[in-house]
Formats: sequence, C-alpha cells, structure tokens
Amino acid sequence: MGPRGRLILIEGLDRTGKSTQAELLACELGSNSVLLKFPDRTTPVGQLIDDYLKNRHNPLPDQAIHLLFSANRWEAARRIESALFAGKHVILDRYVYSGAAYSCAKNVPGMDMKWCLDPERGLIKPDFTIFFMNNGHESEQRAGFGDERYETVQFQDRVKHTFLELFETWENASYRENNMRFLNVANKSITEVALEVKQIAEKCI
Ligand code: T5A
Ligand code: NA
Repeated sequence: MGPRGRLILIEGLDRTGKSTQAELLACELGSNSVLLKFPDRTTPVGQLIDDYLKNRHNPLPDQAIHLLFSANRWEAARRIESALFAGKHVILDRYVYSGAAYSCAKNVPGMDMKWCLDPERGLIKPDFTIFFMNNGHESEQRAGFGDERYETVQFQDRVKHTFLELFETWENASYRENNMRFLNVANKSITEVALEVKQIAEKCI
C-alpha cells in the first residue's frame, strides 16, 4: 500500500474565492486528487440545506439546520477516508469550522461552541487548513453576495470573529502554527492567490 494522501481544507468567509481556488488546486494536483465541497447540495440532505439557504422564509429551526450541515459531512466521511487511504489528496471546500462558526455566530441560546462542535466529533481532521480572509467588507462587492441567507455584512463580521475564536479555543498552538495558514486575499487576483495556495499545498504534500 502506498502513502496516505493529504487532507487539505480551504476555509474562510463568504465570497473570498474558496471554491475558485479549491477547483484550481484540484486541477493542479490532477487525477491524484479529489475535490469535495460543503455543503454538498447534490445529496438529499444537501437539497434541504440548499432550500434553507436560498429561501429566507424556510422555518427550519437553527438546531435542525446545524445538524443537517453536519450530517452532510458525515454522508461523505467514508468517501473521504477511502480516497485518502487510496493515496489520493482530498481538497475540501469548507468543513467543520464553517459548521461551527456560522451556527455559533447566530447567538442562539444553548448553541454555544461546544454544542456546535459536538456533532462533528469523529470526522477526520484536515492535515492542513488554509483560511481565506480579506479586509473588512470586500466580499460584498463580489458577484452573488447577498443572494443567500447568511450574506449580510453584520452577520459576516460576527462569523469572522467566531472563526477566530474557534481556532483560538479549539485548536492548540501547534496545529495553528504547523497546520494552518491565514491567507489575506484582499486585492489579490485569482492568479496571485492560486500561486500562494499552490506553494502552501506543495509544502504540505
Ligand atoms: N455554511 C456552510 C454553514 O452555515 N454551515 C456549514 O457547515 C457549511 C459547510 C453556503 C453557506 O452555508 C454556510 C456558509 C455559507 O454562508 P457555500 O455553498 O460554500 O456555503 O457558499 P457559496 O455560495 O459557494 O459561496 P462562498 O461564499 O463560499 O464563495 P467562495 O467560494 O468563497 O467564492 P467563489 O470562489 O465562489 O467566488 C465568488 C466570486 O468572486 C470571484 C469569483 O469569480 C466569483 O464571482 N472571485 C474573485 N474576484 C476578484 N478577485 C479574486 N481573487 C477572486 N476570487 C474569486
Ligand atoms: Na464556495
């Protein structure tokens, strides 16, 4: 059996170019890689999530949508593990950190960070996480911002804060130092970001 592949996560705020870059990285790595995007809107669970995000009047309780996002990752868990053990690199476009950060940022009583992270326990941990940030409110200028449920400037500010708190409290200093990179994508072209992502990924592979 050859070496296990690496699990590389691209995380970050809305409209920072995660999907664009995850696809470019998967292309770069070629047939030796698999790309998975969360939420995966193609599964039955993913279709419920898609409706919730697109329809602001969807009355699903916050707890229920949170668990659906998590279930959507569990649906893919075996696929991820078998790809890794077949020696393929797996690129993830969002994962458990998005799951906890968005739900927690809603400030719903009882849905604290621990509650939000509990359903994610047991999912395989990324070998490397690249977190996309920008300066303040650039995301709202990007195509499509505002189309979906969580895309307001105020909520995105809270999400950013919650992501940082999550990394600070739930990841140890060693993981933050050795297995994470915060990438400021502000005012950088798609090609510039792609080059940085490629360099980071090459080191971790
Ligand atoms: N969510 C998600 C949860 O609440 N819980 C969870 O567990 C998970 C997994 C949908 C929502 O669900 C929440 C988070 C979200 O609010 P999604 O399906 O990932 O999540 O969201 P998407 O609709 O895919 O959009 P994103 O906000 O994630 O956008 P991306 O992927 O960051 O950005 P991308 O690549 O689609 O680019 C957006 C636009 O910007 C342009 C692109 O061409 C595109 O038009 N662009 C650039 N323009 C200029 N310069 C650059 N460097 C650019 N890079 C991209
Ligand atoms: Na995306």
